[in-house]
Amino acid sequence: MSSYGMTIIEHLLMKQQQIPFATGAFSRLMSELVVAAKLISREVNKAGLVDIYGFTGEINVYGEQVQKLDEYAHKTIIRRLRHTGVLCAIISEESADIMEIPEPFSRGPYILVMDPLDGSSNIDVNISIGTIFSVYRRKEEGGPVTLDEVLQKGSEQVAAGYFIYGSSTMMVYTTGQGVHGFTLYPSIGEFLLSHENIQIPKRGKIFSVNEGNYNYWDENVREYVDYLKTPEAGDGRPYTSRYVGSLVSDFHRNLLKGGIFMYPADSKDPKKPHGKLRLLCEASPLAFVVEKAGGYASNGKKPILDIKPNNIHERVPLYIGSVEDVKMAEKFLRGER
Ligand code: P6P
Repeated sequence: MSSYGMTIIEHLLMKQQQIPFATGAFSRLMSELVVAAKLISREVNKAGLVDIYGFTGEINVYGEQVQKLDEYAHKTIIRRLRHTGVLCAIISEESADIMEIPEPFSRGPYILVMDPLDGSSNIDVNISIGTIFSVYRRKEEGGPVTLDEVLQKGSEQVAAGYFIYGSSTMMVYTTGQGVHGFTLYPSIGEFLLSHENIQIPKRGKIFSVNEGNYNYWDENVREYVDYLKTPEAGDGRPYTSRYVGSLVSDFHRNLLKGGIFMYPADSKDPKKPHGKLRLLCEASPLAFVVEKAGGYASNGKKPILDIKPNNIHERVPLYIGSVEDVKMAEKFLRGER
């Protein structure tokens, strides 16, 4: 029986009933995250009408200007989730360090990792942007949250997903049993199941990469991208290039249609030898989603989900999407043809 049209809360409770000894803590976490996303969606969709465009004047941990909506998203998620009693810490792309849940709030077993508003450089040109999230379970029973509890491999995630604020607002998430998409119906303020058990095609016809960095790539990366533009790559037709410059948008399109998104290491910025994208807040959550949808994510050499972070804001090269496409990229990067 199709569950089409089921609310996200119904879906969470249905999944919860399938887990023995489930306490409801995870469902509580996710339901508050959904409320935060509805608030962010409302601000994103009216950004053009009020003074919420533009910059706060602050610089984040990466030396990037903080957009007002970045800050709004970051604070909204923290405000909604810190009182739930199910979190012990939050890691945000907008914060340099671990944010432990402070007194007087009660704490729980989960650690939330998030990119509150990815692609924010696209806000003022009306391109879709997104929130990326990931949930881990802490290893200790109590006490201060240690760095080791946060720096877990992506394979240890309890759940991961994203919200995309585009022509419609969607939520895509997995707890390991399938990947499911929900579309927000603003008239009723509910996310309803619209894409049940998403499976990414084993091979696509789309490649997504910023070719402005071509001259700064390793030779093998250039050879792979050049190959994709030949008829041989697509059984008589070259691949199509699609690149929005908003990770959640590029990822979501390829998840549904198939293909590969790449952010290779490049020599453009000596401070970012491993590319621009962050392991904890971006690569690992999307790798968890894509692999539960039958796809694959790699740093060009090994699965993203097998990489134990060395620090909270570690960057990695990212090759993610259809399994055959990512495996082909790995082959080229090994110098094989
Ligand atoms: P570039 C947005 O700033 C972001 O973090 C991702 O959303 C996006 O995929 C990437 O950077 C785009 O980077 O260097 O191609 O502009």
